Amino acid sequence: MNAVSIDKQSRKFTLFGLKPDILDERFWKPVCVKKIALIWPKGFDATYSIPLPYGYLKSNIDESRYEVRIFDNTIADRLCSDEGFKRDLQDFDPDLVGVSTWSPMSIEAIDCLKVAKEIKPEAITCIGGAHATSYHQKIAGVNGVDFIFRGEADLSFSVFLEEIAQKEPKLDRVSGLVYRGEEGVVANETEREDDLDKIKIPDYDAIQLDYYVRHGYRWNCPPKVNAPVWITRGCPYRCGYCAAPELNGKPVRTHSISYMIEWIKYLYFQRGVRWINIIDDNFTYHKKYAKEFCRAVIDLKLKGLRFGTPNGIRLERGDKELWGLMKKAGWKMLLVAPETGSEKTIKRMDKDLDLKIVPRVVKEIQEAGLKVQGFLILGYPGESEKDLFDTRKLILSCKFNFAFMASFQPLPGTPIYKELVANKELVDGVLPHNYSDGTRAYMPDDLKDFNFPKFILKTHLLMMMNYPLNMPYHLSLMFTLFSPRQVFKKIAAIFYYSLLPKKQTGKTLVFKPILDQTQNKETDQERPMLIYPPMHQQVQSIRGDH
Ligand code: B12
Ligand code: SF4
Repeated sequence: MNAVSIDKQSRKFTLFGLKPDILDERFWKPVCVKKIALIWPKGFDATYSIPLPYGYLKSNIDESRYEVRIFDNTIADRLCSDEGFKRDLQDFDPDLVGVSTWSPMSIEAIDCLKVAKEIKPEAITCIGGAHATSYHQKIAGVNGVDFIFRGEADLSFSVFLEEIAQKEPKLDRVSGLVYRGEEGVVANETEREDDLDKIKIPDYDAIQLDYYVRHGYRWNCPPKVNAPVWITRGCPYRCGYCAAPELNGKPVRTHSISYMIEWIKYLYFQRGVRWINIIDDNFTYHKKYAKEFCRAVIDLKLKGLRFGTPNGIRLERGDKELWGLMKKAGWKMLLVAPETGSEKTIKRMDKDLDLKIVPRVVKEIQEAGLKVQGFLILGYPGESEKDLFDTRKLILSCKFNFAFMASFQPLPGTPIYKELVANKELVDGVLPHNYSDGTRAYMPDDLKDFNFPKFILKTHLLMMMNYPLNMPYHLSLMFTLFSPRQVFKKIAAIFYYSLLPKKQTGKTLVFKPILDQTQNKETDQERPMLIYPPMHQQVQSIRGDH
């Protein structure tokens, strides 16, 4: 018997995951959750990503009331169709099943919830994370998913658990919750906590940080014991390709310095951490705060502690004093993100960055004794070869110590994604297939025959010739970033695809949601369509649908 339904008279909400026939006959029954299963779907890259959201969810609920178990299918390397996984989930017998997802693994994430419903139909299911947040309209209505969480849920998850235990739940109390109300889909406002110190630090044991580190988890740091921390949340900018402001809001909120110092001491003394990656979108946004943080860290005098800001910082959010303090506090390198050298593209990106300042600020940071790496996007909508050569020109004129040149990925829910869909340049539902294998789901018309791998390879070679003293750093960084096996594979791939660009094939996932459940006739319609031709041809075949 399904425990969750609605009262016909006071039809306030119902569950997306229920089929309509069941829906009409049942009455809401409070769900007293005791056991919570959090599934980390297969598809994340374990050398980059860790189930940090679950660390936060677990430490911020009343652990004496709930038993939380994390099913890490990325580590276990198993899909939700795996019999072992099903058995484990069945043995645990959860009352609530949650899943977190980015776009490439979102179909598998939803499948995890379907499997959970098959095993235990009365279990409540919910989904959160970057993809669920920016694409909630399309997920609402998919079989298997009862609730969607948009944005931060550290504190709202507890409120949700309390509410669903009530006879008359007040779901409007749950910030960011998406559910089906009387008149359709309700998406609650995302009210974010201003006082970040109310949020407890993530439970690093629950997410098996030590295991991850032993198996290669690190980002742009030597293989030291490392840990991610999240100090500031939010970003006031509006870059068209980015989903961050929707996830964490526009105002930049900060933890108090004293909170951060306790957190750092815990990681250093109790967990032996020697490299801290600050995963913020915009750590130096409040320059004064960033300086205070560095000064407090310097005062701690923790020998051998290093810091990284792997998502990069905005070039205009810093000055000589800050670069000097960061160097002293333990930074070795700063990542900056101009993303393009083309004036046309920077405008198209709504990046709100004056490209003219880039070489000067890079020099300033290098003069403070820090290496500088750059993030660049290649193949942004509207780009032609000229724009890519402008990007190369910028890379060379700045003398970056390293440059990451990534293919443009249209991320569902972002402004540029919506624009491409509206212009019929992209089919709504196209997902990035994989963030690590160089495949892409979109290509501007003018670049369909452009040899990207060759461009990247040549730019790296030119960088080394242009700045010979930096060559050892440039080459050795590959081994900092990746294991020797990965380095070999990447170099082989880039040479191979430079010579045979048409071989660079990949799959594109197309998510076909069904919004109205009455139309859901137990079909496979919402399952992914896999398309196999080379990426630059895919755009053609997809367009053919329109
Ligand atoms: C840190 C980070 C990274 C780190 C990863 C480190 C790690 N986490 O271990 C690094 C630097 C490696 C990285 C790399 C990349 N990243 Co990144 N990254 C981020 C960033 C800034 C924060 C993510 C994070 O961990 N936050 C902290 C956790 C705790 O927050 P959270 O996951 O959002 O979880 C909270 C809520 O969402 C919610 N929640 C989440 N799950 C669930 C589940 C349930 C059941 C519930 C109830 C609630 C809930 O509650 C949590 C607590 O509040 C986000 C932007 C952002 N502001 O979110 C981009 C972001 C996730 N990255 C993104 C991308 C695209 C990338 C790259 C492809 C960039 C590139 N071109 O190379 C690579 C991919 C690497 C790879 N091959 O996998 C995109 C993903 C978009 C998408 N829809 O998939 C984002 C959103 C940024 C963007 N451009 O829009 N990234
Ligand atoms: S790319 Fe960076 S600056 Fe731009 S909106 Fe995203 S987080 Fe903010």
